[in-house]
Amino acid sequence: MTATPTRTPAPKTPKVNSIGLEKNAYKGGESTLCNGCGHDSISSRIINAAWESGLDQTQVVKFSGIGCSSKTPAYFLGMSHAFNSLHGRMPSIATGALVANKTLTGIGVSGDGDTASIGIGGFKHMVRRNVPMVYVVENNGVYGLTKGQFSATSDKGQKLKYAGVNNFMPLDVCLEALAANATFVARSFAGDAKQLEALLKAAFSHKGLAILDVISPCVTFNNHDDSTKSYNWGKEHEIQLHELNFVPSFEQIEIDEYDDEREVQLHDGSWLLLKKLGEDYDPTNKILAYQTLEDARRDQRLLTGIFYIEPETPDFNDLLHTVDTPLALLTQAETRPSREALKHVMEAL
Ligand SMILES: Cc1ncc(C[n+]2csc(CCOP(=O)(O)OP(=O)(O)O)c2C)c(N)n1
Ligand code: SF4
Ligand SMILES: [Mg+2]
Repeated sequence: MTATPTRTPAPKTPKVNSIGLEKNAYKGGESTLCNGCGHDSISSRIINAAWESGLDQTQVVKFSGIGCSSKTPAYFLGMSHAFNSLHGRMPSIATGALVANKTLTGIGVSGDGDTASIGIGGFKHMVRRNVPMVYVVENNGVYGLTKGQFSATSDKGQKLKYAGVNNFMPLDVCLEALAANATFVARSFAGDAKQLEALLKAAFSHKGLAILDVISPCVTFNNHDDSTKSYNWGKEHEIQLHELNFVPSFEQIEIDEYDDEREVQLHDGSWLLLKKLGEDYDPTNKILAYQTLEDARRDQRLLTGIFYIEPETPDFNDLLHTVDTPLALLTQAETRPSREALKHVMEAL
């Protein structure tokens, strides 16, 4: 009897990105969040977007405040720098760090409590300064970590088991960002992987602060069907402003003149392509952005996409005229004024 020859399968070539890394290299530690938490989906989207963009993790710094959302930087980009700060104080820490070393890519992750409640002051100032960073608000309309109190984005009239009834109007993170002169304002839903990844990639290419308000259901404290931050509400009420595609600067862009497509070139040469879905939406028109956000709020629609983008505004480091060498790398001698310079200053006083 002859033995049947067995065929050894050819070894699989691992799929690598433009800097030769497998996707696994972009993961972080094991998540300790509740099963099904929207925040975990957002971490997966960040891993995908960073891997596909060929982001050099060693040049990334992650920031967060306090909350379930603020724990998540531990679960992605395990080779990056990170600073888990105080509740609502992430913008101040991030602003300092990104001025001290302007060559780093900043990713901030915060919650609706961390940003819109305790942190709203720092948030507004970070926006008006256009600090170059991707800022993700993982918005579940509740303080998840401290067991389900109302936050500043909770729906008016909402009832929660332990918190009672919320009598206050919610803040809209995107409207707050627009009013503070944001240069990139978008909203997405943790359950919409394709759109969120395109937005994250575009945000990495934006020169300045990119605000992404992502509705991210808290399955433990705020996932009731009547909550505008629940999975069911999101799935039933999400309306995309446009279909989004991101084309990195190293890829050839093909635009069909007759297509219902609007394109915005980002500062690093990449493109954001916005395909018309219903109305033709111009994301460079700020008044239209206000109107659209206000209408969506009034009609209780979960409108997602990019509301406003202005790629040319100088970022915080440009406005400060910081020198080319990152401040953190300057020697003491380089930061000390010469006797002549000091004399000049003293004379001017
Ligand atoms: C100064 C201060 N006040 C209050 C707290 C308690 N606290 C911790 S997390 C949190 C709210 C977190 O909510 P959110 O930012 O929405 O994050 P989530 O847990 O929902 O992701 C609060 C009030 C704190 N840590 N520090
Ligand atoms: S309490 Fe809510 S926000 Fe926190 S991990 Fe659980 S599901 Fe997520
Ligand atoms: Mg929250």
